[in-house]
Amino acid sequence: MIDRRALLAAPLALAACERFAEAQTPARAVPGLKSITPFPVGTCIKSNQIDDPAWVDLAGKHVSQLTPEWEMKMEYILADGLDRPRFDGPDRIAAFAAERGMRLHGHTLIWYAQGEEAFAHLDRARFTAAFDAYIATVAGRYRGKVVSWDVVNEPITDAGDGLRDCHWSRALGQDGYIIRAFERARAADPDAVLFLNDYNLENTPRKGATFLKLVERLMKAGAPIGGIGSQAHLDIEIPAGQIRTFIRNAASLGLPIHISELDASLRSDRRVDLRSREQRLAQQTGRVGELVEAFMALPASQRFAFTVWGLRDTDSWLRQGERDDGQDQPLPFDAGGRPNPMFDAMVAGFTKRA
Ligand code: 9MR
Repeated sequence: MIDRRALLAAPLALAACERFAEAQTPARAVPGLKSITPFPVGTCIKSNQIDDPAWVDLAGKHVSQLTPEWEMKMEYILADGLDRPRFDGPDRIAAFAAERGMRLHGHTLIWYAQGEEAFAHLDRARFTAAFDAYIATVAGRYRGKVVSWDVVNEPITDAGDGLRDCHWSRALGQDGYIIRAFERARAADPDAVLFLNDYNLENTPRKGATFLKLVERLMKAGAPIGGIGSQAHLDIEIPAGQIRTFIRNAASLGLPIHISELDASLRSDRRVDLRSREQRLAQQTGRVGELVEAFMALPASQRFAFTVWGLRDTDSWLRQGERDDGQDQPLPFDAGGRPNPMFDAMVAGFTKRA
């Protein structure tokens, strides 16, 4: 007699087996990204990832540059207040980078989103002194350890119609706080390449244009800006060609370019979206391929580095807490460190002959 319970359990057992088999599938042999590019390939890092051997192996194989994901930010360094800066996390990351022979990119000194509380009680003179002291202390501590800094992060409004109004700009002026930050960073670390960094520069052409106008103003004002950081949190819906146009316009200013935080979410804000996952993956790999090819087309002296904002999908900020839909695939590797279609698109772009 057929055991009904066994019959019902069979499909479940099969599904579990498939999941198990998938989890056990070894990663297919792929080249290390850093070994196929003539410029550094980077990822972001949180110090606890140093304790994850799978992450350390993957990073060791593919990247030659690291950006602290949050421990070099004011929110971390000033968590205990202005007078008690905290450096355990970023020091650990800096030591790891040095040990592994990887370059370290500092992120970030001045950001509209941070420091408001720590600086709130200060009158104008003290505010300015604390601003200068913060940059001197942090950029000074990592002098010779970082190769570069995101000196000012995300200065342009989301609409792209101008500069953000924030606690820094209210105290020191709209271009004023930015110029001052670059000058103080240069004084603290004469050798670091100093970047202005922002997002949606490819996604929102108006924002890209406003950002580049700011870069031009900074250069004219004699601010020691040394590079353009384009985060590249890509919107996979943007028309083909838009990414290439932004990268070309940016390159016309002559500065090195850092693709500083690449990820490409498959998620859509459309309320009804009937496209298959395959269709979305095709859009994603198309846009990532365009970005890689546009970067490859730059003169060698303008290719500073190409950084992804995490290696495995599950490392991504897009897969944390409430944001996590359990399915998004915004990064080159899956949870088990196996290459995603995005990885193949990167390799194809990096190895394509001009
Ligand atoms: O990925 C970062 C996340 O872990 C942090 O909680 C968050 C706030 O510090 O910042 C995220 O990284 C951002 C980066 O610093 C600047 N550009 C946008 C990134 C994604 O939000």
